[in-house]
This record gives sequence, C-alpha cells and structure tokens, in this order.
Amino acid sequence: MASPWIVSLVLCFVWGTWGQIERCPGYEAINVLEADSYLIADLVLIGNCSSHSDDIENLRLLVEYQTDSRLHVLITDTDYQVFQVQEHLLPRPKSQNATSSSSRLHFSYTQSPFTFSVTRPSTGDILFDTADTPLIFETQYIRLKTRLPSNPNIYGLGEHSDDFRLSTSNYTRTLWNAESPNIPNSQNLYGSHPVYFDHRGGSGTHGVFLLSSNGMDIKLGTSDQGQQYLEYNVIGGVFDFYFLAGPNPADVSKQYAEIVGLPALVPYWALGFHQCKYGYQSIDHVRQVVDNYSAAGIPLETMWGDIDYMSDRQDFTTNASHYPLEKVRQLVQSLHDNGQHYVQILDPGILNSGNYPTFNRGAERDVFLKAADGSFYRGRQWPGEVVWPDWIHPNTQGWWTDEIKRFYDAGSGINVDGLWVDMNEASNMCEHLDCLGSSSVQVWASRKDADLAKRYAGPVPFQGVPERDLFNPMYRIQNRWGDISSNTLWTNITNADGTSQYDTHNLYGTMMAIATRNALLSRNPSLRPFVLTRSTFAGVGRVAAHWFGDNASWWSHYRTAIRQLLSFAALHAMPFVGSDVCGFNDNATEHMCARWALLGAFQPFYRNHAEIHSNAQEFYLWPSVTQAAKKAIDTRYRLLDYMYTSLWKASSDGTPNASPLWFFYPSDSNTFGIQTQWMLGDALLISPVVEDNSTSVSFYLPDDIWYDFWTFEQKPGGGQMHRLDGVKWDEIPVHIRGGAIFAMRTESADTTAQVRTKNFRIIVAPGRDGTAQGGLYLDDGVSLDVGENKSEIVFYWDGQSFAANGTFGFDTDVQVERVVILGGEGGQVKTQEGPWGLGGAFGFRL
Ligand SMILES: *[C@@H]1O[C@H](CO)[C@@H](O)[C@H](O)[C@H]1NC(C)=O
Ligand SMILES: *[C@@H]1O[C@H](CO)[C@@H](O)[C@H](O)[C@H]1NC(C)=O
Ligand SMILES: *[C@@H]1O[C@H](CO)[C@@H](O)[C@H](O)[C@H]1NC(C)=O
Ligand SMILES: *[C@@H]1O[C@H](CO)[C@@H](O)[C@H](O)[C@H]1NC(C)=O
Ligand SMILES: *[C@@H]1O[C@H](CO)[C@@H](O)[C@H](O)[C@H]1NC(C)=O
Ligand SMILES: *[C@@H]1O[C@H](CO)[C@@H](O)[C@H](O)[C@H]1NC(C)=O
Ligand SMILES: *[C@@H]1O[C@H](CO)[C@@H](O)[C@H](O)[C@H]1NC(C)=O
Ligand SMILES: *[C@@H]1O[C@H](CO)[C@@H](O)[C@H](O)[C@H]1NC(C)=O
Ligand SMILES: *[C@@H]1O[C@H](CO)[C@@H](O)[C@H](O)[C@H]1NC(C)=O
Ligand SMILES: *[C@@H]1O[C@H](CO)[C@@H](O)[C@H](O)[C@H]1NC(C)=O
Ligand SMILES: CC(=O)N[C@H]1CO[C@H](CO)[C@@H](O)[C@@H]1O
Repeated sequence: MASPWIVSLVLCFVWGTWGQIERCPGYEAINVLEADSYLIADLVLIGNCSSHSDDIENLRLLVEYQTDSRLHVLITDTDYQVFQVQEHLLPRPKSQNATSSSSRLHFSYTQSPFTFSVTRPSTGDILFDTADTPLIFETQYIRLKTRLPSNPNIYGLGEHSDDFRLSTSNYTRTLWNAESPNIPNSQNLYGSHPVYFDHRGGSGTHGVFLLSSNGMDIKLGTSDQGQQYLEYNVIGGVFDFYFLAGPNPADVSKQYAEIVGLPALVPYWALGFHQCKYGYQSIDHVRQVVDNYSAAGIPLETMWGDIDYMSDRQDFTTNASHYPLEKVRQLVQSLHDNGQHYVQILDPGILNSGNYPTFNRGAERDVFLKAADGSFYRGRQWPGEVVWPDWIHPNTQGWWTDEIKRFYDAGSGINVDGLWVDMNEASNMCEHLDCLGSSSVQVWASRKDADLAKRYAGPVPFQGVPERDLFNPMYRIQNRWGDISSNTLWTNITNADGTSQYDTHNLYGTMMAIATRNALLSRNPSLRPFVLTRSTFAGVGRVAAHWFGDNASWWSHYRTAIRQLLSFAALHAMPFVGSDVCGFNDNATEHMCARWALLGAFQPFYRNHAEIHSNAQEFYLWPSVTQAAKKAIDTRYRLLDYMYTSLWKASSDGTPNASPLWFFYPSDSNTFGIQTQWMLGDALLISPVVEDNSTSVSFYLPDDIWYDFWTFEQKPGGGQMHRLDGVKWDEIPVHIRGGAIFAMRTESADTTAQVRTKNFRIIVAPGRDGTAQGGLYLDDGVSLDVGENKSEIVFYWDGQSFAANGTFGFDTDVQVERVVILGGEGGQVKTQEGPWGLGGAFGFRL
C-alpha cells in the first residue's frame, strides 16, 4: 500500500505536470524525403517538455503506403533503443509498396510543430488529425491526440466489459493485462488490443491500430473548445500506427487480420459442448458428470479439468488419492472411445521447490525469470511460492514442450486433446509488492551462476531505454490494482533478451499461449492444436481461443457476453470465443442458466464453467435447463458446419464469424448502438431475451427481408423494433437474412464426430432481388494441413436456378438430401429433393 506521503507526492507531480504539459512545444520535421510509396523525416525536439520523464530529442518518422488500404506511420527514436514488440511475437506485415496516389488513405503533415492527419480522399473525410496538440515523446511517456467527429461511433480497445459502442465522454480505456474477478466495468481486464474502429455510417469505416504492448490510458472526451478527441497516453514504446481504410466494416476486420495474423482454425470437435467446474474433487466426480450428461440425453463433447486434478495445484502432476493417473487415463480413454474429448488447465507459476521435478528441469535449463541478485524471481500462485517461466529465454520452449510431452504422453500419461492456460496475465497472488519477505520463505537459489552482465550484454535494438524508473513511472496508468507491479510480475524484471516486464507485461499470456501451441504441435505435428488462453494481446487469435474470464452468474454478465463476443470476433481477429455459460462466480438460477444455455449455443466457444464455491450448474440439474440445452445443442449441432465454415472463412481472410448489425447495414444508424443482438456468420441474426427472468424481448430487424429461423416464415417489418412476448425458457429468436444460403445437417447427434456422418439440407433465403448466395467448407476437421482434401463450395440462387460449384476435394459419402427455398407466395416453402453427392458441382432449375 502506498503511504500517504507517496500519494501526495504523486498528486503533486500530476498537478505540477499539467501546466507544463500544455507548454510542451513538440517536434519539428526536417530532412523530409518523399517518394511515391513512402515518406521519411527526422523529428527534432523544439524545446523541453519532460512532462513525466526525459524527452527523446531526435525521432524518425516513417510513413509507408503499405497497400492501397493500409497506411503505416511509425515514429521511433533514432537510436532504436526504445522498446518495440519483438518481431517473433508479432511478425510485421511487409509493405507492398502501394503509392500515395493509388492509396485510399492520404497522409499529410505540418512541419513545425510536427502534426499529421490521415484523410480518405474519396470522401474528403479527415480520419485522424493531431493538429490540436504537439507530440510528446519521452522515455516513459508518449502522447498523441487525435480529433474525432462529434458523437462518434468508436468500438474496440478490448478487453473490457463496457458498452460495445464506447462512451466518448470522459472515458478512459486502460490497457494493462490483469486478473479481473467479476470482470468489472470501466477497468482493465485480462487482455490488451489497442485497435479501434471508427464507423462513420454511409461514408465508411476505418480502423486505427497502435502496435504497442506498453501500458496505456486511451482517453476519449471533449475538449474545452467542444472538440471530441481520442488521446493516447502510453508509458513507453513507440508510435507504431496502422491506419486501415475499410471502407466496409468487415474490410477493416480483414485488414487488421492482415497485420496481426489470421486466426487459427480450431478443430471441428472444439465446436461441441464443453463442461467444466473448479471443484470436481475427484475423477469419480468427473465420471459422474459425464454419465449424468449421458443419462440426461444432453450431448457432451468435451470434459475439462480445472486445477482440481493437480497434486497441490502443481502443473504436470495428479492428485494421487483423488485423481490417480490410471483412473484419469481410463476416463480419457472412455471419452475417446465415445468420440468425446478432454482438456486440462496449466498455470504459469511453477512451485519453487527442489522436490518438484518440473521446477528442477526448468532450473537446469535456466528458464525462469531472475531477480536483481540473480536468484529466481518469486511470486505466489495456486501452488504457493512460485517462479515464472521466461518465455523469451531460448531454452524455455524446449523445457515447456518436454514437460507437456511427458505428462500428456498418449501411452503413459494423460492423452489430452487440448490445453487451457490460465492466470497468465501473469496473475500474482502477491498483492503487495513486498509479500514475499525474505524471512518468511526459503529461497531456493539458482543453481547456475547467473552472469547477468554477460547475459544481457547489449546493445540490442529495441531493448528499451536504460535507466528508466521501471517500477514507478511518473505517469500512472489507471491500472485497477494501482501500481503497475501489483498483483503481477514486478515490472523491473528482465527477460532473457534484455527487455523488461515493463515493456512486455501485456505479452506474457500470449507468449505462454504460443509456447503451448508449439508444444502441442511438437507432440502431434499433424493435428490442429487447441489452446484456450485467459490473457491475450493483439494477434493471439493466431494461436489460441479465449473465454471472457471469471464472470459471475448474473444476468448482467449474460448480457456482457454478447458485447464481448462482438468485440473479440468482429474487431480483434479472435473468432473462437465465448463466456462461461451460466456464469463462473456465484450461484446460477434455473431460468438464467436456461437462457444462457441457448445464448451460448450461438456463440463460437460453448462451455459451462463454475467456480469452486458456486453450486453445481450442469445443464442436467434442472428440468427446464435440460430441455433448453437439448434444444440448443440440437440446433447448434445441425448448424455446426455453418459455424465451421464461418470460422474457416475467418482463418482464411479475417472475415468475422460474428458481428454487430452495422457490419451488414452500415448506413442504418439504428444499428450503431445495438449490443444485445449479433449476426452469426452472414445468415443468422440472434436476438436473445436479455432482461432478468423475462419472457419478452425487443429486437431490431434492419430494413431488409427476414425469415424466422424456426418456422421459415417471412417476417414483415424490416427497419423497426419488434417485441415478442411469451418467449419460453427453451426459445431464442433467430432470423435468417434474406440473400443468404446455408447448409444444415438433417439431424443432430451425441458427438460432433457423429454429426459429421449426417446428410445436409440447404436453406435458400432469397433477398429483395430474389437471389441468394452462401457457402460450405468441408475438411476432415482435425488436420493441420489438409492440402487439397477440402471442399470450398459456393451456392447460388438466381430466382429460378440453384447451383453449387467451387472445389470438391474432400472425400465424403455425406449427401445433400434436399434444398429448401423460402419466401414463396403466401409464405410457402419450396423443396427440391435430391440427393446430390458432394463430389462435384450440382444444380437444378425450378
Ligand atoms: C532541456 O533542459 C535541459 C536542462 O534544463 C537542458 O540541458 C537542455 O539543453 C534543454 N533542451 C532543450 C532542447 O531545450
Ligand atoms: C518494396 O520496396 C522495398 C524498397 O525498395 C523493397 O525492398 C521491397 O522488396 C518492395 N516490396 C515489394 C512487395 O515490392
Ligand atoms: C472524468 O472522470 C474522472 C474519473 O472517472 C472524474 O474524476 C472526473 O471528475 C471526470 N471529469 C469530468 C469533467 O466529468
Ligand atoms: C449424478 O446423478 C446421480 C443420480 O441422479 C446423482 O446422485 C449424483 O449426485 C449426480 N452427480 C453429479 C456430479 O451430478
Ligand atoms: C487431493 O484432492 C483432495 C480433494 O480435493 C484434497 O483434499 C487434497 O488436499 C488433494 N491432495 C493433494 C496432494 O493435492
Ligand atoms: C526492482 O525494484 C525493486 C524495488 O525497488 C528492487 O527491490 C528490486 O531489486 C528491483 N529488481 C530488479 C531486477 O531490478
Ligand atoms: C450458493 O448457494 C450455496 C448453497 O445453496 C450457499 O451456501 C452459498 O452461500 C451461495 N452463494 C452465494 C454467493 O450466494
Ligand atoms: C430472478 O429470479 C431469481 C430466482 O430465480 C430471483 O432470485 C431474482 O430476484 C429475480 N430477479 C429479478 C430482477 O426479478
Ligand atoms: C489427401 O488425401 C489423399 C488420399 O486420401 C492422401 O493420400 C493425402 O495424403 C491427403 N493429403 C493431405 C495433405 O492430407
Ligand atoms: C459457379 O456458378 C455461378 C452461377 O452459375 C457462376 O456465376 C460462377 O462463375 C461459377 N463458378 C465456378 C467456379 O464455376
Ligand atoms: C476465483 C475468483 O476469482 N474469485 C473471485 C470472485 O470475485 C470476487 C469479488 O471480486 C473475488 O473476491 C474472488 O476472489
């Protein structure tokens, strides 16, 4: 805890700086060199600023027209000392050398003080403009402020639990990955994604990505002059901006994925229903849950193991009395025999004990972070006093891979199908900075002489400016835990490449996810890995899925799940996400759990999970929830290939698999604030009941043709709100967008493997012009590289004729049984009976 005099000292500094910061004169651009595809200049400090730390006097500006829709603006120090995210953690896209004349974005600048703007030449819109405030670029504080239109539509800057359309009045988004029980509003949560979408209705949508892992406050507000703004206040790093031209919302999503990487395609089985609980105290308990799901007739695809399975909560161990290895192996074998799956949790904190083999092997390979005296830096996590993997150390991947291969060996260990990495913000149960007093715990010193001077011998570019105050930077971001080192790793701890937690904190969880994916690949090179991570950073979708952390069994968090889905899937290139269904903390109630079972079925990742102190909340425990879950899973499983197709599309070009209505109706301002409905893929609009215990729902249908998913009837009244009363506990309104075609299995099954043997029917939903189109992607669902063994089928309906063409490389006996065409006269449905094989193009004329 900070003592009172520290608090007043800090206030003093803050007051002291505000006046000063207004006087900061900024930089002058000199030596400007302009070419067709780039612009470079030197930026020289005009006069002292030193608002929160030392000025960096000489900067370099690089502007690249990388593609016609991507403009890169990079402002660095000329010495290249300032930290930049390691290339291997976020490989940068290469410039395609577009030209300023062909680009959809135009860069212009003023020379002194240097400010810049980005415009959209086709409309003349000013998208970004720093004219009002000079740049500040110090060793521990960088600031840049852009004008926004009045009443702007800004989205993104996750992870947060706030409104999807961000508040722009005196609103701060702090990005600093943190343990976040009950995911509070207006605070920094588990992940950092410094990208926002600025949607300007009919005139286009653009995106702005600041590639920085440093802690920051992004402030949205209105100046005294009435000018709406967005201001970056970052405690280090460089200004590395990517401006994305859109102009359609989904174009921005794709352009963003081009930078941070396309998301990984998950295995098909991951779309099944998952069950987990912290507090399954024995393997027999787990077995009962599996059996009870089966007895209730609710398909269970994957059983999860939270930290209960471990011995004293240590990774790579089992509790000998309650989870004996042989019994765990038997359970996994029987799950596999039934076509079901098993996933276990791992935490980064490694018990600091010479009696713990995982620790010893790590110590041998010197993979743990070090304190100033060369001993292992210690903290507290579930097992007690722990040390922390330095994911950047060259030996760490090998150690982690070996641990995973040994413990999860198919022949002698637990043959998991995927891994779940938790607590990787990193969450340190040492709340206060001095919680590990040297007197109270025995220090197990490093076996190696840590020759830090040799190990960190520089100079290495981007390592971070030396001699910063890595512990108490003067600019205090609004971290929910106070000091930036609270409840996590000390920010002055150094990584093996000489960088420090101060700069890499927000990458820790992503590094663990990458290492875990690599380990799974090494364990089984031909299979698509499945990794679920709590902590995230921009681009982590390349390697992992994410759930929205430790929410609670509250109606408010049921609603939050929709906003978080919209943010991750549509804006952050992370398609495989979902909330803990029925809520993690606190006790679920029957009606809430029934509604959540339905809501979760239409989100990509579908897992019921509860905390140890919460009552059990398996779907089978209440009759109404059983009924809702059966119906939900039945529907989901028949739509599984539709969902898989949209995940495949996301992984091939970044098209979002779930999105807000304004992605489809960008000119309809009624849609801009909607955060209780979502488009799943390009055909289905999901509009769940959202009020507590309610059986009514109000939802919006944009001005278009819509069909009721459950009855196939055309729904009149596009362009207005609809109210539905008497929505039963096993009902959820779903509508089909006119103009879409999608495939559904004719029946569901107990497992996703069985679903894959069922035939299809194809639903054609003609739009206003009478036509429709859609697609279906098929492959074996598990191979990392399917080669040509895949089908990418496109469906067309022109009003009279149906055609299915594309590629048909996936060998299958499954057929299309029939094609159903909606929207006939008087609401009639026309059905054309097949069957047609899926080995080649087919079609018919009505
Ligand atoms: C900033 O102030 C320091 C100390 O007051 C001085 O040495 C330095 O020359 C100043 N720099 C500029 C660019 O004015
Ligand atoms: C773009 O230009 C740079 C510098 O001239 C060159 O090294 C690079 O290969 C070019 N890239 C492409 C895709 O043309
Ligand atoms: C802005 O928000 C901060 C923190 O939430 C609050 O202290 C401050 O009074 C607010 N300022 C205005 C002008 O509302
Ligand atoms: C499973 O069902 C049996 C029989 O209804 C019940 O006694 C048992 O408590 C249930 N176990 C779990 C973990 O749900
Ligand atoms: C094994 O699990 C039981 C039940 O949760 C627990 O009481 C016991 O402490 C655990 N033993 C170890 C070594 O973790
Ligand atoms: C980090 O700062 C703390 C507090 O000042 C200090 O005790 C510790 O030695 C520092 N650690 C390193 C690695 O510099
Ligand atoms: C959950 O229910 C249990 C038993 O019914 C009760 O002991 C516990 O206090 C409840 N938890 C909360 C947060 O209400
Ligand atoms: C919803 O129902 C639960 C019991 O199922 C009750 O405890 C809660 O107070 C109700 N909430 C509202 C807002 O009526
Ligand atoms: C595709 O299928 C063929 C025939 O089954 C097989 O020989 C080939 O190895 C497969 N290719 C890949 C990349 O899996
Ligand atoms: C598929 O069929 C449509 C409509 O008949 C046609 O426009 C399109 O060119 C075809 N594509 C391929 C790859 O054959
Ligand atoms: C396990 C866990 O995260 N529990 C937390 C739930 O939320 C409450 C309130 O924020 C915390 O006190 C618990 O630690």
